[in-house]
Amino acid sequence: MKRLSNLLVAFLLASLLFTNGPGMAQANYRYRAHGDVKIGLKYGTHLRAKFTEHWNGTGHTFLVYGSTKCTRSYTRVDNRVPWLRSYGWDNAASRAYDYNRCDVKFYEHPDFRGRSKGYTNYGARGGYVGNRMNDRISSFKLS
Ligand SMILES: [Ca+2]
Ligand SMILES: [Ca+2]
Repeated sequence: MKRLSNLLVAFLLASLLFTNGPGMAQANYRYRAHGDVKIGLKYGTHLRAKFTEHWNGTGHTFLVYGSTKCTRSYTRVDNRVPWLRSYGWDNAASRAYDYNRCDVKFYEHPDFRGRSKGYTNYGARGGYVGNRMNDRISSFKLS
C-alpha cells in the first residue's frame, strides 16, 4: 500500500511538471508578474489597455492610461513600452483587454523585435494572447 501511494505521489509530481511544461522547457523565461502596475496616469485617465498575468484574467494586472482615446491610425503609436522588464512584467502577460479605440501589438523581444502577430483588437471582454506569445511578451505598442 505504501508503495502504491509513493507511486501515486511520483505520478502527481510528474504530471505537475508536465502541466508546467512550457515554463520548464524555457527556464530562462520569467513568466510571473512582480506586481500590479499602472502607467500613463500622469497624462490622463483614459484607460487604454489592461494585461493580466494569467490567461483567464486573474493574477496581477498591468494598466495603461493616456490623455485621450487612441488615434484611428496605426501609424501614430499612442503608447509604447520597449521593455516590460522595467515594470517587472517581462514574459508574464497572458491576456489582454483594450479600450477607448486602442488595439495592442505585442512583441516577443525587447525594443519591438521578435515574433508579433500585429495589432490585435482584444476588446473590453479581453482575449488570450495565444500559445505562441503567452509568457513571452517583452514589449508592446498601443494604437
Ligand atoms: Ca502569464
Ligand atoms: Ca520575451
